[in-house]
This record gives sequence, structure tokens and C-alpha cells, in this order.
Amino acid sequence: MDHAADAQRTDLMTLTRFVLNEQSKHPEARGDLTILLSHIVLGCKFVCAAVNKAGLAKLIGLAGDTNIQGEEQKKLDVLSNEVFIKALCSSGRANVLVSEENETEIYVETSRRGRYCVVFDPLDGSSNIDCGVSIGTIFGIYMLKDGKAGVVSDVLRPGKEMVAAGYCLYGSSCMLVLSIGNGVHGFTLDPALGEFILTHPVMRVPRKGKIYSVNEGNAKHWDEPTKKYVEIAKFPTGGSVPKSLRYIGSMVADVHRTLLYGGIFMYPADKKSPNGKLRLLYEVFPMAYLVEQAGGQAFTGKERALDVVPKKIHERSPIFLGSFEDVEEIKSLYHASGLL
Ligand code: AHM
Ligand code: MG
Repeated sequence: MDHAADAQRTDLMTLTRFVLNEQSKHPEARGDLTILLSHIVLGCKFVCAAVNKAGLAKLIGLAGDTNIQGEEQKKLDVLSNEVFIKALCSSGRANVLVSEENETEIYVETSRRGRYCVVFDPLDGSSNIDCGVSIGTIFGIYMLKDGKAGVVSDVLRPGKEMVAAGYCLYGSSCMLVLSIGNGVHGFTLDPALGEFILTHPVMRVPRKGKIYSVNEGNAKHWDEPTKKYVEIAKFPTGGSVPKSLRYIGSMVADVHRTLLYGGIFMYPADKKSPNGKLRLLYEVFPMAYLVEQAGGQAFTGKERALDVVPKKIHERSPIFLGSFEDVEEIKSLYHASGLL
């Protein structure tokens, strides 16, 4: 019998145990991040279960619809948002919250306030729910700057100031990918145990990839560097092989594939949407943080994505992220175009 493999099978590294181990390396840590993350994990497990039975439970439908009992039905994204907000508030470790679903930031009541600010998209890619395509939750965490009462400037900060970021992918299996500033680690939900188990330690994005991922239907409106990049991807010169196109239209799934297989994911600016589509705080920043932690790069078309200072909580930004060399290529096209 292979004793090493057997020992690994029975010595399960759960996400909570992993975070506790990492935090114990910092003598000043009080366990707050572990508690906060375990509440985010609870939200992810709830959403995972709801996504899996969405059709059965008739959770699909427009918010405001009524079901046959005359009760108001909640759309999955509305339900997910409520679950995350309640879990975060009751953790006692959160302070300012920003959700894609809420117009304004949320301040946790005084008696339950903690040191962390959480920005999140509870159910990203929700237009894909009805056809069974993978969707996900994205989150980023900042530590309060000072004092106990959080203010909006505690979240209007560049992504490089985040202390942790992650996403949960509700796909063929449910996976939570996390960085607390120590590389990127992937955990898969074991449905029998109800626990996220470390299955992908130290994820590194390949240095160069063979895939580009973009909504090409917007090509007509792209700027020159983006057009040129995609042109080269399809019609390379010098005997190179063309790249493959993969675009799910669900950011978590597209970024997850990029982390594992390499390549570039982009949602560029275009003439219709000069700031692109994706939101800086809870889509671009957490993914840029993870990609950099995995050895890749994230660029807005002007600068390193994690350097951008947001002015509004729902601000958008163009994004190019993925394999180091692929992002380097688009950066040099922007430089050459004189647009920088
Ligand atoms: P959402 O927050 O409304 O779900 O929109 C975000 C999604 C991302 O998951 C995805 O990358 C992008 O929108 C796809 O947009 P498009 O349909 O324009 O290609
Ligand atoms: Mg979204």
C-alpha cells in the first residue's frame, strides 16, 4: 500500500484548517480572517446547493414573480445576495460591505462590527443560470484603515491593498479559489462532507497560453490594440499556430480556465462602453489579485489593474488578464499605439 497517498487521503486539509495554519504564521493574527472566511464559505455552500436545485425548487424566475402559493419568488441572485449579507453581518468581523446587487454600500450595525470590509458579486454571470452554464461568486477583502466605524474610503482603495480575494465556481464541481496573499489555492467541495478540501495547492498560471477569451461580437467597437491582438491571435505570422478561442461569458468560469490552462481573458473598452463592462471593486480587483498571486498579470489598457484607485463603488474598468507573456503582448501593443 502507498502509505504517503493513504495518509493524504485521510488527512483532509479543509479550507478552515488551511487558513488557520496560514494565519498562525502571523503572531498578531486574532483569527478574525478565519472566522470571516468561514462565513463566506457558508454563503458559497448555500448558493451552490441553491444553484444545483434551481430548476427543481423553481428558484429561477424574475424577482417579484409570484409562485402558485402566491408567495413572492426570489431570483437566485437576489437570494444569494441576502445570504451573503446576512452571513457577513452575523460573522461579527465585517464592517463596510459592497455588493453588486446593492446601489449603496452597507454599514454593519455597531454591535456586530469587525475589522474587515468585503466587496462581492454574489452571483456573477446570472444571465447564464437558465441554461445551466457555470456561474460564480467573487469577493475581495480589505482591512479597515483605522478606527471602528468604516467609511466609504475604506473600500475606495486600489486592489493591491486587498488582504484576500477569491471566487467560488458553481460548475461541474463546486470550487473555491482563494488567496490570502500567499499564492493561490483551490478547494473543492466534497458534497458528502460539506467541506471544501484543498485539491489545487499553489496554482500557477502558465507563463504563456494558447487561448484568447473575449466577446468578439463587440469587435466592431474595439480600439486598435485590441483589434490587433485578436488579429495576431487568429492569423499569426512567422509560422506560429493560431490561438484557440474560448468564451463562456461567465467571468468566474473564464478566469478559472485561464488560471488552469493559461492564455488571456479580456473585457476591453470599446466605443459603446469606454470603461468596459466589468466592475472594478468586485470583479476586476479580486480576479487581478488572484492572477498576480498566481504569477500572471492584469492590465486595464492603461495601467496595472491593481493600481487603479476607484472613485465610485460600482465603477467599471477594461481588463486584460492571464498568462504573463500574453498580457505583456497586449501591453506592448498599447505602448506602440501611442494610446498610453
Ligand atoms: P453580470 O455581473 O451582470 O452577471 O455580468 C458580468 C458578466 C461576466 O461574468 C462576464 O465576463 C461578462 O458579464 C460577459 O459579458 P458579455 O455578455 O457582454 O460578453
Ligand atoms: Mg457580475
